[in-house]
Amino acid sequence: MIADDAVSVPLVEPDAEGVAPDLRRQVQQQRLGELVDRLLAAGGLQAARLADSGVTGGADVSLDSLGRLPMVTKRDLWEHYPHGLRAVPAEDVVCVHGSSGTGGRPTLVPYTAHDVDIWARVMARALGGAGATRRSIVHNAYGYGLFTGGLGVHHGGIRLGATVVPMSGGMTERQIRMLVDVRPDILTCTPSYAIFLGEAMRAADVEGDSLRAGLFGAEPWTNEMRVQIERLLGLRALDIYGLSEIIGPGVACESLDSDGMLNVAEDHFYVEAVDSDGDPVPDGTPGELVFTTLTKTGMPLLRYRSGDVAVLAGPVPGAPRTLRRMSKLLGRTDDMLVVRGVNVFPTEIEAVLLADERVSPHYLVVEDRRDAARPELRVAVEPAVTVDEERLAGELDAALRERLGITCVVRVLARGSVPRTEVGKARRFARWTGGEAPLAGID
Ligand code: DLL
Repeated sequence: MIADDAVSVPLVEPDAEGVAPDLRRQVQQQRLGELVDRLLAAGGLQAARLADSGVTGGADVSLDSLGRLPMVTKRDLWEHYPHGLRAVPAEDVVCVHGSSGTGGRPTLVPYTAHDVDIWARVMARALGGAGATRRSIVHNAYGYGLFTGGLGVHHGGIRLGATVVPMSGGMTERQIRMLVDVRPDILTCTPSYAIFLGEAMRAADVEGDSLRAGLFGAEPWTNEMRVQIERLLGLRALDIYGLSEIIGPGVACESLDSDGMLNVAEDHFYVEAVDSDGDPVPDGTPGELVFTTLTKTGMPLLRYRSGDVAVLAGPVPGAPRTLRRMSKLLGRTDDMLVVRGVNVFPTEIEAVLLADERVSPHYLVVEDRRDAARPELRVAVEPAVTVDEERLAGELDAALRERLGITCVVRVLARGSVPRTEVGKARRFARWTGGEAPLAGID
């Protein structure tokens, strides 16, 4: 495992990742003007909204006044599904990706060859930041398909010149076999699958001692989960963030030297953080991330409201990477629970649970709204070791009350009770409005 936090890793694209911030801002400004011209020329929703705001060309828009322009929301994408926000002729599209998304409504994103090239570049940077080189072997266990995880890492690994092992998700036995036989140094998958894989390797008495770093994302995870993954797999666990609407993974990624935050590829994806009224929040204050795809052509988005909440910050002082950084995601605007007047993000619950070494990373948070007047948070955990279950439940309840300011109903269930996710994103949160309990033993 790479343990030294003071490590510095070479930049894959020094001209982009390492330039002085004021030079980068000039590039962003120029790209913003070009983007606005592209959107106006394409017509449709974004062009109409720009025209309504009095914008007649790229020259009318500056980064300083960007906050005055209208935002695009997920609802806009749904209402124009499947191809309504495409900004190029159909023959220029080389692939589509997307996600099933919240509420099961799909989002479909068209990519031009130029977009795939940008994606490959930002993903190559992300892998490079984790210490990957041309000599690296990348075991890629993100799902291949419409989901952007598998192919995003794939494009980036190839661009970097590394060897990609395109495992996709699931078939854990075969994954373990490849980890042992091919000896990759980089692992890419969801954090929950990293745990699953690590536990399966431990159960099979196999050590993946070639692994040095992993890029884990696509679902929320905390620093407490990071400790568990690093312990299980003996690697440095880094966070990678992205969303299909913007490009997929690679919008932002931690590097070995980014001090626990994620470098935003802001030369391609300009980021703002705003409050619930859409007003900017200062660095260090949690806000909803709003992205502008400065260079994309297939489905460029001006000021896309991501629903993801994080804190923004400048680069690490004196570090070679001069990109702005974002924190790990704190949550989503739509998954914030308001229970008896208290705002809670599920990640805060995870942080409390996994800070306790007796608790395994398999848990489920249930928002119990069967009685609308008396909503309750129920938390199912599994012990990682043999424990006094009643005592553990009591102590977790006290720790959750201390951190969140509300009482939760904690249930310690037998190992294996909480469903595992081998393919796709983990489901660690459920809403219970009536009928059968989402998990046996949670009531
Ligand atoms: O999840 C892209 C991705 C693939 C990112 C692989 C990282 C690794 P979507 O399926 O469109 O795209 O889902 C996007 O997932 O808006 C976040 O809410 C959530 N998400 C993505 N990365 C993280 C992360 C991919 N590192 C949505 N931490 C986003 C927490 C994440 N949530």
